[in-house]
Amino acid sequence: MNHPHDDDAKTETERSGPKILIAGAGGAGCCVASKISESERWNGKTVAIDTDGQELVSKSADKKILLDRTLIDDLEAENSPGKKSNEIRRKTNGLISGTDVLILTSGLGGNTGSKISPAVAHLGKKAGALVISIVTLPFERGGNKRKEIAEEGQRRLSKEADMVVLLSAGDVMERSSDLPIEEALDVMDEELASLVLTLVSLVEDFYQFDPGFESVNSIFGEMGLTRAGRAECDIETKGTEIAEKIIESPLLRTNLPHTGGALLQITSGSKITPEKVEKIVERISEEIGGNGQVIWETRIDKSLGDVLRAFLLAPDTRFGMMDLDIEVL
Ligand SMILES: Nc1nc2c(ncn2[C@@H]2O[C@H](COP(=O)(O)OP(=O)(O)OP(=O)(O)O)[C@@H](O)[C@H]2O)c(=O)[nH]1
Ligand SMILES: [Mg+2]
Repeated sequence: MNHPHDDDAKTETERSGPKILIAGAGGAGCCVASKISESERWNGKTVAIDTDGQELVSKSADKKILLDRTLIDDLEAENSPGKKSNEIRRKTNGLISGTDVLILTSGLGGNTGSKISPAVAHLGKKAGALVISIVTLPFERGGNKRKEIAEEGQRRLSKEADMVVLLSAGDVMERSSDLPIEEALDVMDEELASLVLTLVSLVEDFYQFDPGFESVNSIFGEMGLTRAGRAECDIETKGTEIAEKIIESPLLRTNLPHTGGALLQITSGSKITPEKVEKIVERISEEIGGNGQVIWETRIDKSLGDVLRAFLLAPDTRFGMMDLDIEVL
């Protein structure tokens, strides 16, 4: 099933989409939520949740929620985040209710983001929202403790959220690895904010295609643990070459044949030919193999000029996080 879809003729007001809430939990999550809140690409609501008041003060968000650190120990002691998440619900003051899609971001490995995110995802599900979490795995030489916390966080998150987009922090930083750490982290926050907003645009586009929300729920609700890939090239690049770039994206961290299908978004400054789209989809489908399906859409963003950007989401049916070569020493 393909969903070819150009939205260049639509104005912002015509694009009345689902009610999306973007929440960041923990230091990294709040940095990303803050970048999104300041971005011209986003005019919806953001929430920043942390246990560190000083960190929170410097962030931009429509709502900032400061939680007591003891809550984290309580959440950890509980097998299900159900009971203690009531306290978070009280503090979010009904913000989550009425949300169609909750997008939750955090850096796994720290205490706050890894332990609060599953509880927030739980609240989102209880409120009837589609819950998509986009998280990074730790990159620093912080010992096995961070890895353990990240693994447990990912395990709990996978139970609560409909879809968990798993990225390696090191891979997100690939473009800024030569910069001083503060600058590199800032670039990483920008990159993550951009990935989250790309994900949002994908959800919105599928919603436009089917405002009844059923296909959005059925597509995104069944993704589970998901890898993301991306490619950027000149619009004149051949379709097969674009596909190769996507397949080789360091963000993917897995071979496409092991995925159960893919969602593909192609954004370009001007219209690309159906033949080119066909070539890209054909090559990716070939890589996925017989059972996989590539659901795709195209969009125009005139600010891109001669640039073409591709974004791929692929459910990871084979690998768990344990199989990833995470750089934690
Ligand atoms: N995007 C981004 N990720 C970061 C940053 N600093 C660290 N990280 C990553 O995010 C993970 C979690 O770090 P934090 O978000 O600071 O931790 P936290 O959730 O606030 O947890 P505690 O501070 O331990 O309570 C780290 O292990 C890193 O992999 C940052 O400035 N931006
Ligand atoms: Mg922190």
